[in-house]
Amino acid sequence: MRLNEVTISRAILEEQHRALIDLLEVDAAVIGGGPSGLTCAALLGKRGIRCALIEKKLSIGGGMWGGGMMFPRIVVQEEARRLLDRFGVACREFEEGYYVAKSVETVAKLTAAACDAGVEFFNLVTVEDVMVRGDGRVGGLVINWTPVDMAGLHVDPLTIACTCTVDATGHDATIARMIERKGGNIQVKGESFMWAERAESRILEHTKEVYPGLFVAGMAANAVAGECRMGPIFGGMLLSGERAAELVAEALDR
Ligand code: 48F
Repeated sequence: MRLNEVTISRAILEEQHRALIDLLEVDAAVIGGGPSGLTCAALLGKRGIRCALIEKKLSIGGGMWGGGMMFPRIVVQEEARRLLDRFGVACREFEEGYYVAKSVETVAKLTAAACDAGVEFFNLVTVEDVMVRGDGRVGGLVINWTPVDMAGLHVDPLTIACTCTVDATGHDATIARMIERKGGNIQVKGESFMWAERAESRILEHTKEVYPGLFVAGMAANAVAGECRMGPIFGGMLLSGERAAELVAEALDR
């Protein structure tokens, strides 16, 4: 087979432009490709919901790649083990109720599940703002290439419309904070001290719609609520992603 570089370029440009144009109006946008965002996107996709996952970094995986202090293993407790099984992630019981999995395998399998479920990934794209109109709902996102942001270039962004948005941006709760900064009725208390049991047991009650059209998942949910952090135990992240997907599906049904 003879290869033509221009055909290769055209294939990439045409396919990705089509994906970007499809993204301009989605049912659900998940912001952040860490464990909670990946779980949420995969489960939304499995429900047949048109979903885009936007990740500002080059690689998907957020804080899960590095495991605990760069030892690429994660711990998942009994309550969330069924999600490891559901996504086909191998694990070993360390002590009763404590399961250890490989962080790279977990990211890979969650990502594969989301891809299989039809989720479209946009990496290297930063959500820099949200759109809130007269109805007081988050109805869209303002996006730009991450390198534009990193280089401090004055390049105007583009926008997409989405019915539901999930802030899965981790400890910074970036999207919720944008709304707070602009005077929206939401208070981001910021995460509290490390206390794994408390943080993991409260995360589901903090996973909710915090502003019309905006749901929080994962560490962003705890950060908005002023709740504790938990370190390298990831059951709460997976369960929170699952809960966020349920809440978004219910909201889209209404
Ligand atoms: O931080 P992250 O992994 O969030 P998470 O799903 O999981 C937290 C755990 O990794 C861990 C923990 C629990 O065990 O304490 O830290 O809550 O992933 C968040 C992702 O969001 C991306 C960011 O690059 C990361 O990959 N992100 C943050 N802000 C933006 C963004 C933004 N404005 N636009 C796009 N992506």
